[in-house]
Amino acid sequence: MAFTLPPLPYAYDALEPAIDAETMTFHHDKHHQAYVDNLNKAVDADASLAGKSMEEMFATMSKLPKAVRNNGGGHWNHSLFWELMAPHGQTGEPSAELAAAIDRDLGGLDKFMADFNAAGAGQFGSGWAWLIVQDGKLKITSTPNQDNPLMDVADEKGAVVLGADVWEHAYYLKYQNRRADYLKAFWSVVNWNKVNQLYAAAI
Ligand code: MN3
Repeated sequence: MAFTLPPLPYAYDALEPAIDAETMTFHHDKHHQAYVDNLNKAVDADASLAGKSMEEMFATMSKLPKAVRNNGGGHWNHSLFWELMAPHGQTGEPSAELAAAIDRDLGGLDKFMADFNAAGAGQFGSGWAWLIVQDGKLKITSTPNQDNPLMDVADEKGAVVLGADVWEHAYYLKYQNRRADYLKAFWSVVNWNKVNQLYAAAI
């Protein structure tokens, strides 16, 4: 069963002004589609991968072809990323449980947001900033390329609660080299309803 591009769960311009419609169109229709197409090619070329879920492949990623790592990560990360954002008025807010965990593990919401942005801004080249649950606690981390914290190759492993794409293709049309400005704007569209759901499932 081939992997497919999930439809964007809102209109291309729904996240403006934080993320512009042109960026969303290229990012979803071209970049994510390419990860899906190349993942299917890589999986088709290796009979041992037939029928495996992305999560199963992530657990043994160090032994799999690089094309599966790059494009499988690309597909999974982006599928989640679209859901981690929502139009204004539909973003919700951190649940009491999540807010308490952020206070306990990350020094409060303001410090969490600043540290998450620093992780994203400090990721050299392309990659992702993440909020994960590791051993029952929240932790901020980042990964290069299309790696993610579910992969056996990740330095910090855990269940993903939030992620931000810091590849230039995620922001360059609007923000050019200003990755920090993009990350600052990202918070205005974070879908806390989804983040709350992932946190509840992770603990
Ligand atoms: Mn991307």
